[in-house]
Amino acid sequence: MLERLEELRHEGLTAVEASNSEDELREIEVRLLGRKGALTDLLKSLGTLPKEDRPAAGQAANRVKQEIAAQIEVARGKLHAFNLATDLAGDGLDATLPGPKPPAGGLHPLGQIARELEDVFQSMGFRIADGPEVELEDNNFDALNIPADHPARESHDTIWVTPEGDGRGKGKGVCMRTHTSCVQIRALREHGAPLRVVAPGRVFRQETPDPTHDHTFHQMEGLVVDKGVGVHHLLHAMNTLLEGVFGRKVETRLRPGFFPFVEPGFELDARCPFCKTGCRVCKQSTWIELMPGGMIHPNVLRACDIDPDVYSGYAFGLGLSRMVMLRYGIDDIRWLLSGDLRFLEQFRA
Ligand code: FA5
Repeated sequence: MLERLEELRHEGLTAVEASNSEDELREIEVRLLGRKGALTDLLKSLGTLPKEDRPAAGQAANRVKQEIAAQIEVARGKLHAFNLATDLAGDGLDATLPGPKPPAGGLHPLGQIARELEDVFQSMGFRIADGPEVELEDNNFDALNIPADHPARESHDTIWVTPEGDGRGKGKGVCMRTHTSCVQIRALREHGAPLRVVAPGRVFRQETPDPTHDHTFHQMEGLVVDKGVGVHHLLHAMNTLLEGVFGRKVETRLRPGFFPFVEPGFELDARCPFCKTGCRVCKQSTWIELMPGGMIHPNVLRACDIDPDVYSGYAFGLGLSRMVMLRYGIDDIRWLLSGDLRFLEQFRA
């Protein structure tokens, strides 16, 4: 029995040593160690030995079985390492090649224009201001001299966060800001006069979207408060802004406009770039409303503890989304926040 065991051990270890493939190793495994293998058969025949010889023979057979199994595993490991090294060195795979590039993001066209304008205004001494998108009624309406019964406060214009009857109309409501003009109040209350700020940001209105209106869109507020500020300063700022974005003179017109927080108030319109005689974008008027502005109403200054007999100021509220439309010839504002990559990829800087 022990002789046969030694024969099988020798046969097994020699075969493993000489093997070159996984298939050969598998074959040795089955032939010697498998359910019907030679070593298994030998173990089964232990019962034919005299009782006192059985334990020693059983232990010896198990040792041989384990030794061959361990050598097969070692040979498998070597084979695997060899195959991998061959693959890496072969023609099929160059491990030094860079992996696939993760797709790179880019700035949204709204972000691009906002940054350009921030640069233009920062170079003129303006600071960049910011405010929350969920805003207090006081900042969005009251402090801006907007009367308690003004239709803009109605829920068909404003998206309210506080429920009806919960302080709304008494200056204690909370809403999604409807314009960036509320940043005027925050900035003036925080920094006082004199002050120059621009504040780009996202605003929200109850609006049925159409080619030039969205319920969520972007504006950029501008504000200057100082001694002796006049309408001519406002007009200069508006023209600088337009030239900064378009790099050329754009045909514009100025007309009177009413906003409770400015007096006098203006509307600056830009000539529609999509038509000569009227189209659906300009609603057949050949003009697109772009940027209202005016001289800050004394009540707004007072609400921010600034003496209107000492200081005056101007403010404007650029429709940033419409500016992007005009600059790139986009004939529907709804593309801007569509998240459609086919659209966005055209604006990679
Ligand atoms: C205002 O929001 C004022 N806060 C602007 C202002 C600031 C006036 C400072 C005076 C002084 P208005 O609602 O007109 O005004 O909006 C300003 C600009 O935002 C418009 O000229 C237009 O370009 C853009 N705009 C208005 N509504 C929408 C909309 N639904 N979708 C896209 N752009 C819009």
